[in-house]
Amino acid sequence: MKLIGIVDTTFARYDMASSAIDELYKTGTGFDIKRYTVPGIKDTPVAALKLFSEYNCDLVMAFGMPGPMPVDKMSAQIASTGLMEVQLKTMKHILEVFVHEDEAIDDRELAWLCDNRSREHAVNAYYLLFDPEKLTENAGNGLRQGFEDRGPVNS
Ligand code: RDL
Ligand code: RDL
Repeated sequence: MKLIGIVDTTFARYDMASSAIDELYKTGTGFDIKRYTVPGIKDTPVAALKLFSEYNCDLVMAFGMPGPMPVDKMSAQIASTGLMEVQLKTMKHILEVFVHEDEAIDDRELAWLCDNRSREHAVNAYYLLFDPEKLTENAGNGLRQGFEDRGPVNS
């Protein structure tokens, strides 16, 4: 049995973790879930590290919503760097599922984007843990999580 860690925030304006958990259970079996909610994205790296070191998670998904202001973009960069450090230190994957609040044109699209990106990365998480060849099959296909796939280019 594998353990998937889920880190999310109260700052985000959409419950992305619930979308991902729903999608994980639709995708397969063989895992349990440990969820850890923190106030904001800068709190996610240590939460992920604790999920690896104290709970022995095999992979972590980190959900967050950077706001539209320069200070928020800086927070996102800091959080992202922290999540990278945890991955390199633990040699385990963290899927960073951030939806920037200004990626969407309105609240309705923002909710759709959060749900869709979370679900598509949940499937990526499942494949990374249980079926990595599925990802290789899609190498070079211009896949995107959330908005439409870009597709491959032909020579
Ligand atoms: O450690 C407490 C906070 O500093 C931490 O929760 C931050 O991540 C909160 N935060 C900011 O301070 C900020 O300027 C967040 C954002 N912007 C943001 O855009 N998104 C967040 N948190 O999730
Ligand atoms: O950990 C899950 C994702 O965060 C990770 O796969 C990112 O590399 C995905 N990604 C972005 O989130 C992004 O904003 C990518 C790009 N841009 C990009 O330009 N090229 C990528 N990934 O390969």
